[in-house]
Amino acid sequence: MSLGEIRHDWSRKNVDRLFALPFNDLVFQAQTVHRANFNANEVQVSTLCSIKTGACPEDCAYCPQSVRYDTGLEREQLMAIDAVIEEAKQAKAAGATRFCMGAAWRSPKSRDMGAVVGMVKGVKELGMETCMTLGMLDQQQAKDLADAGLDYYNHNLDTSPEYYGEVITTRTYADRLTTLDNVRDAGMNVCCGGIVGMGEEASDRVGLLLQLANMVQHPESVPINQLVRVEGTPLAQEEDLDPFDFIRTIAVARILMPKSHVRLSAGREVMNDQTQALAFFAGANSIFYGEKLLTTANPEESKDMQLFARLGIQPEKYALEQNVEQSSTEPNIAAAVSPQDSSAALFYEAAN
Ligand code: SAM
Ligand code: DTB
Ligand code: SF4
Repeated sequence: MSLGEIRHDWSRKNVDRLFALPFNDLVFQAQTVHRANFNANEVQVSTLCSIKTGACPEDCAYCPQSVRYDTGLEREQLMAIDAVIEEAKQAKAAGATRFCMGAAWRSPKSRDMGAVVGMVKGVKELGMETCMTLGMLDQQQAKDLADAGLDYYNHNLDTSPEYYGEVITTRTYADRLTTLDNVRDAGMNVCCGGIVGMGEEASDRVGLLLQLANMVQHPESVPINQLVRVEGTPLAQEEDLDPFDFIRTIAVARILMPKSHVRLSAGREVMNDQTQALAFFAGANSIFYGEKLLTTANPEESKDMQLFARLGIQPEKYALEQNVEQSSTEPNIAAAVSPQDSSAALFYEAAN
């Protein structure tokens, strides 16, 4: 097999072999593929907004928003369109280029479609890329969102087909694949990944990545989440994941899907800077930025700015061509990591 080739016929043996490589060899290969396809010092920056929080009827064992688990989360109604647009403005001013709106739904109800379409239109008018994650979509709902201008739809496979039943019983793996087909057929970009650290075997991480990498078209965004253990959920007491196994998962995703953005997604709050830096080195080139994910904590914005500055990482400009117009005000995160006015300047000066 030649490194960096775009393939959709990966065998389990191929992927097993990648995971079995010595760590340095694997990460070196991943970085090589990464550099052939991306600027290795740029990271895409997305901000999440929970447009409808809690009281979800599904039973996803990791999720603080399921109505079945007592996690102390207060349920909230669907946000008003104006309030969502206001949050998007703030995210844009802070430097995010993509605004991801998430709802704790099994699937959207017809009565909610008007509001979510309004949110997509309003956020797009700000010049941001839009993403939504609302649960399962039928063909018509996917078409309605695509017509509204939605750029990305997030729907994760979460884990391997084999382990899936241990985590979720209220919707099947096949249901998820159908939604992903509907999203593709409607012409939207696909954001699809999973979660590690849910007590799965290493072979389940292989199984998840095989599913993603053998899709007819690779997802444009591949979020790799580390389980956020939330008190009250069935997975709250899961054991710590070895950080090197997390990095290996990122590296293998990078090698299998060379042109996709691989997102270092949930779980950064408990990762040290070194682990995050290693994830970027292994080919992760997207993050969620902002102090909250949907309902749980994410690193403070200033901490992320410092990390970018210390690593010489720049936030990526808009990934999609239709959004190339630049805003008149320079986003904060870009300003904060430029060598002129950040701690990086001291580093560059010291190095010269
Ligand atoms: N309700 C919709 C659905 O599940 O299709 C959309 C929102 S849901 C919160 C989006 C994704 O967030 C899930 O598929 C899962 O991968 C991720 N997620 C949820 N809770 C998580 C947790 N505690 N740790 C890591 N990832 C989580
Ligand atoms: C994804 O893969 N991760 C994000 C986003 N897609 C929607 C969600 C992470 C949620 C973590 C738990 C919470 O904050 O509720
Ligand atoms: Fe509901 Fe989504 Fe949470 Fe599952 S992951 S319980 S579908 S909000």
